[in-house]
Amino acid sequence: MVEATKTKTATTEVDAVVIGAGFAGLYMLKKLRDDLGLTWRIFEAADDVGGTWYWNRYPGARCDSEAYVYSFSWDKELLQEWTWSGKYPEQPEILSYLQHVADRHDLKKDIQFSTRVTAAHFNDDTNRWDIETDQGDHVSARFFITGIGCLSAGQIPDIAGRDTFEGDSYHTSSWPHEGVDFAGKRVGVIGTGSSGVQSIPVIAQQAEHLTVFQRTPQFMIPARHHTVDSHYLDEVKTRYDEVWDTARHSVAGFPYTPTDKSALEATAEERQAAYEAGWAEGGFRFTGASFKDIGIDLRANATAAEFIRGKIRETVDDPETAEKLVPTDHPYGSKRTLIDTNYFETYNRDNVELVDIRHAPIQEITPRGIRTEDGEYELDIIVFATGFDAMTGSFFKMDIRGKDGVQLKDKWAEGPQTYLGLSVAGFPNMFMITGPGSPSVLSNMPVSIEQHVEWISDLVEYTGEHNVETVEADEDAQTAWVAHVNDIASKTLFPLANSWYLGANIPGKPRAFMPYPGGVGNYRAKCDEVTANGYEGYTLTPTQVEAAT
Ligand code: NA7
Repeated sequence: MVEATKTKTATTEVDAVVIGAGFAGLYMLKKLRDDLGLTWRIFEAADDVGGTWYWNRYPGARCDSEAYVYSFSWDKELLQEWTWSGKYPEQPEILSYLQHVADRHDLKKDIQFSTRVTAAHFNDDTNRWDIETDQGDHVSARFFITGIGCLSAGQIPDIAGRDTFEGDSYHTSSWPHEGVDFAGKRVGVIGTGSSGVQSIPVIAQQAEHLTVFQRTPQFMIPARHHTVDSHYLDEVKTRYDEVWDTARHSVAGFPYTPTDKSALEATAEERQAAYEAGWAEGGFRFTGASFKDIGIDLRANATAAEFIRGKIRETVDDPETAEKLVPTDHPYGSKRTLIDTNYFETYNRDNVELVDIRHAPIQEITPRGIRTEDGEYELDIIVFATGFDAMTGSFFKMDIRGKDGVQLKDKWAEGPQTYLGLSVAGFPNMFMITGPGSPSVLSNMPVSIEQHVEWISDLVEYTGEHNVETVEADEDAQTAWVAHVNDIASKTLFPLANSWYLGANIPGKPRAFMPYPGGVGNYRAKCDEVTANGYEGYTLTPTQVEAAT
């Protein structure tokens, strides 16, 4: 492992700097080092590999992608050797998987941990990136590649009195490694997105009393962990190539065969049967394998939404609590669909209380707890499950400047502008793994990460073979791509919700739909087409050869 160094060091010259040691950074390192034979520096803020799965250690943290496709497809031997415990992997299991990958491929020794990149400036004189870290590193690199995740800048809302609370408080995405003891404690959880919904049932079992502060009721589908067992996982191993092939050309990076049925053309009985089957199977298959128009047609969507509302009312004993939990202000799936285990059942416990802060907003955090318009709730622990400054927040934590010193922050002042979610005009030789404008968070991340790492690697190799010094997205191609992303988004129901996909969760953030909603299969085809057409939409500048004197 490369030790972080605090003293100012001389500038090191490498082919590429990569940020992050999650799924993206690990694979990028493997490609640069073992396949391309380049020189690199890779920086990671944490003291170990794992990315998202290093930080998000809150109780109940799990992945919503089925385990057997939440892994690297490129290590075929490991696909056969590794045994997942069940349907969805828990955080510790994914972390140990990534540690195993890093050990198996001897990656850790080449990663500089406990180091944050603070600045990355494109140098117009050298056509290289000058990169600095909080440990005093200075690196000059031809390529600057980010594997910083889409949900890594946690946000704690600026609630009045936040610092006056005398108990303990935590954000789900920076959870203490030693865990939190909730026994005998009065706990408040703010937020009912994935992190809140996964942690609430677990905290409820441990705490003396749990108060959930809910702003927006959410649609969710039960996980149904029991629907996948070791026999199923063994069977998958016999057809892994086909599984990955389907996932890579699918809508969301899962190995589901898309349905061509319309919810509106089905009879009420057929719809009910399809929804019941999806509900029994659980997870994203509820939508992925039921009807094709749920995400694009409000009337079709309403049939699924009403089905889920019925399930909530059936599950929650107290009708008043049930009504507070029933989502009515956005279409199903327009905010990230949540996958839960015993979430609604948790409200039948005597020690759990739901506070609707949409109708009685939080006024302040006091030394003793949280005060809403309805009164004060006394607490020993506050858990902020309040999400992230998604997709752009982690870029803005660094001072990134392209040609002529233009700041990325300024370039993206009205929302992220990218070509293919991989590149930014004016920022030559910078590549983003699952950047805004790519399928990213609307997909099973490892599938999208692998596609990006492989595409970037191919391009880097091409520059070497064709004497190309810089690769820069064209402004026109970028404008057209952003328009294309917006055009597809406008044909979906996504714009009808205040979601982090649009930046709506961060006060003052421009409202712009950030991920590419056209499906991973279509997106891959577009990227392949760009390559086949000689990197269409990019300007490739040849290496300047000094004239002999
Ligand atoms: P999310 O999905 O952004 O959820 C955050 C939750 O916190 C959500 O319920 C928000 O309500 C709530 N929130 C945010 N700010 C506030 C304030 N100021 N007051 C009250 N409530 C607030 O983050 P997660 O960590 O749960 O999940 C992120 C992703 O990680 C997830 O989708 C998966 O992809 C993995 P809102 O809905 O905005 O009204």
